[in-house]
Amino acid sequence: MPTSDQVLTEFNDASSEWMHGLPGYAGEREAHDLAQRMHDNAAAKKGHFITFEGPEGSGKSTQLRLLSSWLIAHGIEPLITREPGGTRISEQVRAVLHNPDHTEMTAETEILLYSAARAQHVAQVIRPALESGKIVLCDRFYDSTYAYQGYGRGLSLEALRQITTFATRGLVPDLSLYLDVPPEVGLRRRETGGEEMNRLDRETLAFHQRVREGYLALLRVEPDRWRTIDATGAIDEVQAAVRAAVAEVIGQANRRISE
Ligand code: ATM
Repeated sequence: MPTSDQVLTEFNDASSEWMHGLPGYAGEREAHDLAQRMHDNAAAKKGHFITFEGPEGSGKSTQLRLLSSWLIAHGIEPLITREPGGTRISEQVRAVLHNPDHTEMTAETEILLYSAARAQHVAQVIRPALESGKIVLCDRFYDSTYAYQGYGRGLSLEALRQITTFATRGLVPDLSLYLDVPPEVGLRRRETGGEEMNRLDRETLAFHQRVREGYLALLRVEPDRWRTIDATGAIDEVQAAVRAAVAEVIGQANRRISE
C-alpha cells in the first residue's frame, strides 16, 4: 500500500503506471478523488491540523499560545507554527512580503511569494509533523490567501485555488477557527498594541472590510471545517470557546479512528 504522499506524487504524474492500475480506475477525476480520500484518512488517523484565521487584531496568536499551554497541561505537545513563516526559507520570504518599504510589490508577486513560503512550510514542517501524529497549530494558512489576495486584492479565486493546491499538494486543515472582530476594532487594537505595522496593516479600512467579507464567504462554502469564535470578548471567554471547538473536533476524529 503506498503512503498518502506517494499517492499524491503519483497523481501528479498522469502517465504513472500505478495510477492506471488503481482498483476501479475510471479516469483522472476518480483517481484524484481516491488519492484525496487516502490522503485525508492518513491525516485524520495520525495528526490533526488546526489553523487560526481572522483579521488583524483578532487576538489569534494569543489564543493559539493559550490553547497550546492547555494542551501541554493535558499531556499533548503540539507543534506551533505560522504563515508566512515556519521555516528558515519561509521566514525570509515573510520579511520580504511584510517590509513596509516594498510598496512596489504587485498583487501577483505577493500571491506567489506567500505560496512559495507555504510550499516550503508544508513540505518541511507541517506534513512531517502530521505524519508523526502531532497536533499542528498554525497561525494562518491558505484561507488567508483567499481572504487577503482573493477578496482583498481582487485576484481570481480560481487562479489562487490552483496555485494553492500546487503549493500544498492538496493538504487541507482538519479544523479552521475564525476569530471574528469588526475590522475597525481589530485595526485599533493593532495600532494601540505596540506591534510593528506590516505592509498589509497599512491597507485601507475598505480593504480589511473586503477581507472579512471574504472570510465569511469561505465559512459559508465549507461550514464543517470552520468554527466561528466571537473574538470581541475577554481573552479567557474567547479561549473557552477555542478549547470547546478543538476538543469537539479532536474527540470526533478519535471516535472515528477507534470505530
Ligand atoms: P500576522 O502574522 O500578524 O497574522 O500577519 C500576517 C499578514 O500576512 C496579515 N496581514 N495583515 N494585515 C495577512 C497577511 N497574509 C496574506 O495576505 N496572505 C497569506 O496567505 C498569509 C498567510 C498572510
